[in-house]
Amino acid sequence: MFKKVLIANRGEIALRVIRACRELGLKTVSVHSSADRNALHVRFADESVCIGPPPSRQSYLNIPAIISAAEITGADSVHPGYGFLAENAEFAEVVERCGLVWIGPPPALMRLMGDKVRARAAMSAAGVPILPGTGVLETEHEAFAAAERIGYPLIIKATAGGGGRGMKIVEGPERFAAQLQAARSEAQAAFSNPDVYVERYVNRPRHIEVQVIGDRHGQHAHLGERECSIQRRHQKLVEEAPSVALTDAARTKLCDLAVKAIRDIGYQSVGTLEFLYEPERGDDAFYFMEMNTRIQVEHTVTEMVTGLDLVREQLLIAAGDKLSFEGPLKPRGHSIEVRINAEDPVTFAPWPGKITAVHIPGGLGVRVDTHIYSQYEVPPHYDSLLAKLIVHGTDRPAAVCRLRRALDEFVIEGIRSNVAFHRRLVAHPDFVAGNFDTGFIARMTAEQDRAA
Ligand code: MV4
Repeated sequence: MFKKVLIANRGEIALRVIRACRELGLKTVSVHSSADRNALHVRFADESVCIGPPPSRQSYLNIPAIISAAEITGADSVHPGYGFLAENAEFAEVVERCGLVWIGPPPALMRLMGDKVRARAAMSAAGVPILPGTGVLETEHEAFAAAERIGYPLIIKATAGGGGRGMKIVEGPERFAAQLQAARSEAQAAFSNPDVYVERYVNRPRHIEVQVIGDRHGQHAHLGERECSIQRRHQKLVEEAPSVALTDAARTKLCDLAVKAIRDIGYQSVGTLEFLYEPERGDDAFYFMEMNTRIQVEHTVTEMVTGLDLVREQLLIAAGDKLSFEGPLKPRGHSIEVRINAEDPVTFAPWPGKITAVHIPGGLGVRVDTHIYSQYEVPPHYDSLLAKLIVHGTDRPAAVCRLRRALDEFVIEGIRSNVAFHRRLVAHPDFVAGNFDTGFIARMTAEQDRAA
């Protein structure tokens, strides 16, 4: 077993990983930019190394600086958290080449899933449904031939994209050629790779994802699904487990497919298969979208309903242990997470600055994963996530009541946050009824704009 873990991240996820390490008796090394000198991940870790100035490029994305920090401190393993370098196959390879343990999946599988066209092909070969679509488009002629076969609307996606970046919806043939050109140059600018492909476009789908896990001994399992349809501009705001949209039969089918898929590719570590769900086409109209090869922000709701510590599992798998459980886990009750961001509750503009006072909610069935404290200064250089409020209840109505209660207790003063936005959201009749899709926030904010 490795003994000293370097955590290549910041914020709440760095704390989350440090906590799991401490419970396993592992030493921890954190890294920080000069903007994060007073951050909790610096104080919680056994030691910390400053790896550069505030901009991420020069600190949390600075591979040589992070590897040097591991060498200086004698760390023998690296946990990347989420975001930053978590899905960077090159970083994972460098870590392994330096003789450190990479706490994540094999780099080759990270590379496979980072290429959305190859990922689609691999999943399709494993029997997972995908939307009708193409490989990398070589010519305009090929694109129009595909449109003929698939029909409009279509969506253009970047092969190197993901998470919603660089997509274009094509309503008809009139603008298709121009949109292809624009998508190619945007993909080149954003990902240094101009390759694009198209798929049939699904209007207002639900986003449902399956948490999967595999060890280094060929054992694979799923840990149920998460409902993540409540998003704004591809940023998830609310996640829950289980999804109200699935019948038991559909859930079993989807989760079993996910396990078969990761067994086929030989996946190791925790991961997530993201699906688009189109309920109008029936119970089993789900299509593979992307696979995330990291621990995700919303892993917590899965932990609340399964009782499993996913970061502990990740660490133990990397150390060569077998999965800590056998057979499918039976989820218990219902869990909902809301992301508390430092942003204007109306315009959603980021709102860094000094927090003058905080009150964190508590009580039965309430969990808050956060790095904030009273007098903490939220730096302007990183994402605006301040805290994750996670509740658990015996069923969804109980979880919703508990969430409302906990949101009422949450106090963050000195900066703007979206706590008030979440209070409105969880009071919305369609949220309470579980009646929503990926267009929910857009419709809700339009409703409010009309009322104002
Ligand atoms: C789609 C789609 C509709 N049809 N693909 C957004 C994130 C990225 N992973 C893929 N995304 C989408 N892909 C097809 N063929 C709609 C979206 C999409 C979306 C997906 C999940 C959650 C929120 C979303 C918001 C807008 C668009």
